[in-house]
Amino acid sequence: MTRQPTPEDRFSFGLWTVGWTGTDPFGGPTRPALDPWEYSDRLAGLGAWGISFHDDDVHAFDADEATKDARIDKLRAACDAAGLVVEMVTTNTFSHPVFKDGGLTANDRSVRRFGLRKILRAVDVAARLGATTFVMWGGREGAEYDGSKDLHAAFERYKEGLDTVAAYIKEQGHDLRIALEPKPNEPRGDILLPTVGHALALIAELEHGDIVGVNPEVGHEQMAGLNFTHGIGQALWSEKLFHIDLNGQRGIKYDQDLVFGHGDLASAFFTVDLLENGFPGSPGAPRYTGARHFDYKPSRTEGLDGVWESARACMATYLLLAEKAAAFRADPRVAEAWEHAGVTELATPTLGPGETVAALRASDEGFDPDEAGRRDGGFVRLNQLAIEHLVG
Ligand SMILES: [Mn+2]
Repeated sequence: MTRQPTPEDRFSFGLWTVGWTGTDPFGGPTRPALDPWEYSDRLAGLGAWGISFHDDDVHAFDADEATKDARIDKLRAACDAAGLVVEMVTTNTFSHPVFKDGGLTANDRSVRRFGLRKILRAVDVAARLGATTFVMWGGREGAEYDGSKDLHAAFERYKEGLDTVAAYIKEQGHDLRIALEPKPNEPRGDILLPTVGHALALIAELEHGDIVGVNPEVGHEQMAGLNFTHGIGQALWSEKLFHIDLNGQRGIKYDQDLVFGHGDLASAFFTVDLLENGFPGSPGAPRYTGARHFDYKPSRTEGLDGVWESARACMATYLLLAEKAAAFRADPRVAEAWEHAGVTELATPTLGPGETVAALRASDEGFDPDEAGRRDGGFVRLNQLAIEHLVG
């Protein structure tokens, strides 16, 4: 057993996670739907620091403006009373049939205009509640059939939509940054911005990309067979890791949204190690300072007891992995193994200070490629040390 989580751990949960009633494409709900403030109260009791929500998690899609505001205010009052922050807000532009072909990239222009209005309203809510991150998951931005979408126009409209929202945030003076959430597929056959790398490339083309980063989700990268830790590593290197969705996934299949660590545990270890301890050989490199945010689904087999147990499990697993990662970093055998493996050497620039290409080309340094090719990496021993800390 590990210690109880506290608000200092900055654990946060989407209301839609514990609030998922178990409805899937093959069956109806297996659990009752509670009011949003009931979920937030229970999360606070478990030691969470914050919550996040989609606009439609708190009120009906077609509620009138007064009802929307009243329910959001009631949730906010419950969070204040429980000592919870609302750290992130997002918009649902995927559930209602109007968004079946996307919100920002729907072929139908009137749908795109409606989608933007819905997103801008949620930006106002985020600012009013003091959230600092505004996540945008374009789950319906995509296609099943390549011939159904003019891809050039789709990226133009994606850029237009994001720049419109980012410019509005700046104009209003909100302390809010946008975080794009990549996913390869599901619900669309193929979704635009399928990976962290695709999202970073789009952000680089934006006019207001300075306040746009990414919100990578463990399972979304792993659904594509990709390395999640590498994804967040590149996002950190680009200073674009604005938020994170922690959960579990086992291999290339549908989006499982398991409890954090219940998928690829070794990958989860290195994710926590990077989040908590930074890059091993680059002490001055960017560090993640945002929420430890869980986006998972309590399995459909569970009742409400299992819902709270699964939320507790996400935090407990994270804390256990953080303890293991701290012990791994403090182990002198690891420092030795890093040295042997050259992990710390990679931070040394390949060229010397002010060295010209001509000087590089003229240098020989008595380098023996055959000898270098025989060097023992020691990477396996290093990984075994991690595994021994993890399961020992
Ligand atoms: Mn997911």
